[in-house]
Amino acid sequence: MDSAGLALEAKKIRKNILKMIAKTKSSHVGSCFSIVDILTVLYKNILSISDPNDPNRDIFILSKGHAVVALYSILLSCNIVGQEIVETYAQDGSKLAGHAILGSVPGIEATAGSLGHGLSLVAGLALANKGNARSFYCLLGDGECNEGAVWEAASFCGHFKLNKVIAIIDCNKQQGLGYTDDVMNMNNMAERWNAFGWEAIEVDGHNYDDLQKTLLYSHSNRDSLKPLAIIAHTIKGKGVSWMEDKLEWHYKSPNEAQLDLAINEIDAV
Ligand SMILES: Cc1ncc(C[n+]2csc(CCOP(=O)(O)OP(=O)(O)O)c2C)c(N)n1
Repeated sequence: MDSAGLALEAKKIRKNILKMIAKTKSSHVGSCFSIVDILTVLYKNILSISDPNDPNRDIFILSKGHAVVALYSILLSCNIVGQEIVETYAQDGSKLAGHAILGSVPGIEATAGSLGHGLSLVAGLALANKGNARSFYCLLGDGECNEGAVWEAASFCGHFKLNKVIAIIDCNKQQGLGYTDDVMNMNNMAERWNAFGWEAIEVDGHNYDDLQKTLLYSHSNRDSLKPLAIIAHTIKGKGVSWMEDKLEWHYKSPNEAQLDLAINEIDAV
């Protein structure tokens, strides 16, 4: 899919996220919006996941599981999950909870929500599949990287030369209640991953050409034995001007008027 197609898909996905979150008065619009462009390129152009039961499929784990509405929306856009299931999000008896649950629907590869665990899961899967062509992706938040377990997993991947592991770090500079710089800074992110034996690349997480080039590289037969860290510079709330870089949209849910305003803005771009 070319950049124009990706942009169109991303718009649909952002609108779907808004509707799901507004309807259920749930949270994490900002956390979802910062990863929409990454997920769109990854799922539309990179991952081999068309059959979620294929034992040789690529694996994607959303470690920042509070942004699962973005994952549900891309799975809908790829026809892996149906509209009728998405409609039930966050309602009694639904398969789709506010955080990711393994086995709830096809395409959810791990339970996540307690931050800091996705990379360990990916590391174990990659070790068990060493020598296979499969790729193992894990998307983490920059605030999530405050968790010590992330760095034990990073060390493990570096030590065991798990070069099919790709960590994408969504560096939107914010967490739930503050800026990462203030809570516990993660400065020099690329140097940190390099120090743990990884190859680190920085990318604009909203630029389709940049993302396409970097993610294609991540999926190629790299010469390097090192795992790959993609440091994606993003904006929390990206796509709706008055949500961008505003802490409140971590938890706030749009009311009806705000939903209309946000959708109109997305449609107008
Ligand atoms: C172990 C753990 N501690 C605290 C939380 C509460 N929590 C939910 S989202 C969040 C902020 C995470 O920030 P970041 O990883 O940067 O993700 P963002 O929403 O900014 O994209 C926190 C602290 C949690 N889910 N898990």
